[in-house]
Amino acid sequence: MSLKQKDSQIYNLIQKERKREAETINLIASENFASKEVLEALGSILTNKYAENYPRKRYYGGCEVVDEVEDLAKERVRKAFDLPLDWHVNVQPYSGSPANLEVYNALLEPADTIMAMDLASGGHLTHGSPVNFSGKTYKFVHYGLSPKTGKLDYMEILKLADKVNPKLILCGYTAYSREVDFKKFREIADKVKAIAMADVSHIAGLIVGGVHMSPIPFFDVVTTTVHKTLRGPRAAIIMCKDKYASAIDKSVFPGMQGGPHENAIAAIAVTFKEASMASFRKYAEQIVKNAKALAKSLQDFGFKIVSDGTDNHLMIVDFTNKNISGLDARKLLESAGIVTSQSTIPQDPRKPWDPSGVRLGTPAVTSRGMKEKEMSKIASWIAAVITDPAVAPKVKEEVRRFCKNFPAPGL
Ligand code: DSN
Repeated sequence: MSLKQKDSQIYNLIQKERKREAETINLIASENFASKEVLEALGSILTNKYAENYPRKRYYGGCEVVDEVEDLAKERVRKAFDLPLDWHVNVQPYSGSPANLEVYNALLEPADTIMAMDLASGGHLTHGSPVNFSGKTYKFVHYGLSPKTGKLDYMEILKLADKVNPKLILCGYTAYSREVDFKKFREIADKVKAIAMADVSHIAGLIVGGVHMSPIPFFDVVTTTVHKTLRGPRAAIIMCKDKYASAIDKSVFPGMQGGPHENAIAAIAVTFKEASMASFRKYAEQIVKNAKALAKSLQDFGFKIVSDGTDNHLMIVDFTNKNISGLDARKLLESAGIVTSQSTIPQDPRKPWDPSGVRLGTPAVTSRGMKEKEMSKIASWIAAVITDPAVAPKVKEEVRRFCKNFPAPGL
């Protein structure tokens, strides 16, 4: 008997979500479509197995197969990120938030100083937000973006580092649309003798696809989720120099987690096999081309884009010159079948729950095979709906028909 017969309530909800995903344009920068193969590994019987600790050192019997799964996942991560021999990989973190906390817990003492970007400028909850465990446990000092350019100001970051002498400098963003100069961050970290940590969750697929600089040659530790530009399962990995390996492994297990999710680890292995293919490189290139095309078309329609454009997969649309807030714009666009997330803009005059912008990203639409031409079409729908909310139902129907021509992987 299938799920449909045994639990029609959940089956029907999954079908409803499948329809929603198929019939709308997903511009949420952190979402994507996992392939059927990733989903198959994730939904496999590997979920049955307990395997606390690491391959060949488990606390349970019967781990010989999942040991092979975990070894293979690590090997594929190494290959995709071109990791030097003196780097280590841990594929057990359940997701990005635990991965970050596991690194802090491994390398720092409570109350140690960490420098990171604040959430409102494009950081993350686990980068020291006062409502998060990170902000409650460590002394975070935040840097932001230049009010003039909307970009990172490396001189200002250096000045701040000099002043506060952090033990760790964190670089990695959820809403920053420009290429990050990891080499400059390394120089800053060296000047103040700080550990250099990158959280590349958003841009990992661009790094693996060769269209964004990698932090690996310069940094000490790198975390990333696997489900954003990498198109994998909801999970994360930590990569670090060998000298931190033992502390990080202990921090993941038994420090913060119990049994690893071997089904998710198998799906990570599938993800990195897919990401090592030439077609993934093309995909990464197209994500960036699409983001640039979308930003340009929106600018042509009179929208302001933070930092005046994008180098990666995302952009922040600043609605301060339009008569609408980010939250209302998000809701209005959703009523027209275009799904986004609201976002603060640098030095936002409004509050984070109803900010001045929306964040748009192109990883998911690129997975559906959309190209620059389709980005112009999407920009014209956005402009039409923001200018005249009454057209939303008509646009929603057009979007539904349009989406039929671009089947999403895995749906
Ligand atoms: N909040 C997620 C994002 O959308 O960027 C990252 O955790």
